[in-house]
Amino acid sequence: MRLSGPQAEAIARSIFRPRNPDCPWHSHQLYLGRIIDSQGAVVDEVLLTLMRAPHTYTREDVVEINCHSGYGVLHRILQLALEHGARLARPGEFTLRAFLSGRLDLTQAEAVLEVIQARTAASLKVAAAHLEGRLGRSLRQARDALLDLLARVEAALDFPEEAEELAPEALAPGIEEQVRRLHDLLATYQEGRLLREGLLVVIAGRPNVGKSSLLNCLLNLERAIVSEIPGTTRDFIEESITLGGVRVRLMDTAGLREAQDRVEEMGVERTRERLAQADLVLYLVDGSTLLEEADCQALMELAGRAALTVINKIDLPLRLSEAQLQQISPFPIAAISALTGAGIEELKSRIVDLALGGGVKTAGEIITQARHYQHLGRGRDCLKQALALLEQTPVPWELTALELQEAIRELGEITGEEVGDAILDRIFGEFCIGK
Ligand SMILES: Nc1nc2c(ncn2[C@@H]2O[C@H](COP(=O)(O)OP(=O)(O)OP(=O)(O)O)[C@@H](O)[C@H]2O)c(=O)[nH]1
Ligand SMILES: [Mg+2]
Repeated sequence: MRLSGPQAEAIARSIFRPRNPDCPWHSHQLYLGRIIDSQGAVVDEVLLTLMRAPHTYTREDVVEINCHSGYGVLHRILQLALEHGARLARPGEFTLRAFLSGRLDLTQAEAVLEVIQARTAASLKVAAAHLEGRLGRSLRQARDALLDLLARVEAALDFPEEAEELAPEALAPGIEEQVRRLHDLLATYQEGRLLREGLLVVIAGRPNVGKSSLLNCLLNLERAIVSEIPGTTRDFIEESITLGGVRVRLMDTAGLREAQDRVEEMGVERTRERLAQADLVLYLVDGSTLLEEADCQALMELAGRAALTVINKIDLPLRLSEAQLQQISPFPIAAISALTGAGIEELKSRIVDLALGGGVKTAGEIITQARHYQHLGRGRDCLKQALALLEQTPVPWELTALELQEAIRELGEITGEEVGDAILDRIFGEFCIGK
């Protein structure tokens, strides 16, 4: 349990009895003792850490109490702290305070949640880099450079005699440099989003081609029911695995066909919805049978999407060749047996290749948040607009200054220099209490 604020120490000292009666109460030390209620009854034996401002997470006085973890104990100690004047933190309030006191910029505060939510080593690595503040630093450099450029334009506006000397050619390269920087960051988002949210891979195909068998095979687990009866799977089934450092959400679906009853019809409907959301589709066909009209139809409907056509059951005598399939499949083709596991390892690496161009590059700045992507995109557009204005004669300096200001504001929203309360509420509302 942790307390932050000017009363933290007083509240802690009124409920904690140190084992050493001459407790020195030095900052940044750990003390053994007991939590005592108002009747003097012992609640628990605990370790208490006192950390006085400013070298703390929130830059306020902070006390942390390590008690025995259990709902009853925690609840009782919390209640005692509240009785002595503490109040419950709001979600993310500790990190919000760290941000408001200037210890973290907004990208770092957001990274706290990213670290907590990271599920793979690769996403943790990117989150940790954000927590270190690399992204924030890079954006502040861009913002500072733009502020310098803006200052020159504004000086020219204030002193028209100098404006004559302000050549658009002298400003454009500086702006172009920042456009490139924002552009490079924007280009990392697809990868960043996949790292953060995981990749949704949907397995689709006609009934009985082995979709559920493939899901089980990739999971190494008998997760979905497999049977020789077409139409076995009716609802979709989702499970996660890690491939190439990325979390992959695998989804098995109901076979695509004219539904035989109302429930199957609902299943097929759901399959179509999931297909629309997929980052990658694995369209499965049964190599031991001939292609059907339904396969051609489904492959045509998927055209333009990221997909792989997968021939299954290659352990059986084949009636369908890769060459035949190539004529109708707009996608690359893989061949596997979900029964024997043949071709599965290769399929895994092709999934990663297709979705990410082979593994994730966790070096360099990567953006992972939709919020950052939007502000960067708008900032880049303003800068491009400013460049277009510089081409005009005479140059509309006032408008150019406005575009620069707007771009600077967009960058400030990411790092938190210029951010409204509503946005802060939304960001920190996602945290849990106590973070
Ligand atoms: N020989 C062979 N049989 C397979 C293979 N993959 C699946 N099967 C068999 O094909 C049948 C159908 O497999 P499922 O995994 O249930 O197929 P499905 O596509 O999920 O079928 P629905 O849920 O009905 O759409 C089962 O009898 C499996 O044992 C394979 O690679 N080789
Ligand atoms: Mg199935």
